[in-house]
Amino acid sequence: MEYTEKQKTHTSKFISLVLRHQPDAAGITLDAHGWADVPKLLNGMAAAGYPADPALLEEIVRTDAKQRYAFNEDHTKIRANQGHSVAVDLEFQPVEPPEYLWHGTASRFLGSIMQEGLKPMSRQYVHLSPDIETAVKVGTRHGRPVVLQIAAGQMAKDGCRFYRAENGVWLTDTVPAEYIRTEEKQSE
Ligand code: HQG
Repeated sequence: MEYTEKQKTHTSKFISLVLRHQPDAAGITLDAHGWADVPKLLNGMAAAGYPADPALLEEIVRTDAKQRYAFNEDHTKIRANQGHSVAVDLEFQPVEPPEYLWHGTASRFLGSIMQEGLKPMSRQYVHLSPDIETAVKVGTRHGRPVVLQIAAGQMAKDGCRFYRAENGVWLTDTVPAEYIRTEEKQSE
């Protein structure tokens, strides 16, 4: 069966809400590592007005542009690769970051960020991008984008830990202002 992009996005947004923020919305729970049972998720989605068959779920996971979700080996469980506000342990191992990482944000947050550093806000970690282009996209979600250069290599030398989610997003607890450089990017 063919699914439209609109149908996939609509369903994916709900899955993202359930797997990252509000498992309750589909009447399910996540285990300690963030995994949801696939049949329970599909039942809960139908009950919540977001019906999806297993093929649609497979298609969303496979084609998601940001690779937001992952199945376990036998596809009986699914979880979000990053972005959680609920406390889950995704079993990340610390990895050596590149010298620089990037953070896209909105210009109106700059004053506060340069005062208090980057904070995870409602999520578990501060999210960093491996390249400027991705960071511009992330920033654009919030308003006029600004890209911050993060001295990740120096942070690591100073004892900060970095993790890389399966989809290439970099994560760290906080970024003190001293490691942040601004470089304004105008949206086209
Ligand atoms: C800002 C998307 C004021 C921070 C993306 C950001 C990403 C501060 C906002 C993922 C601050 C939080 C995460 C401070 C941080 N003062 N503002 N001290 N510290 N902020 O959405 O990084 O499409 O929670 O700059 O691809 O924008 O959802 O984080 O603007 O990987 O899959 O507070 O979400 O993926 O916003 O995005 P968010 P984010 P998805």
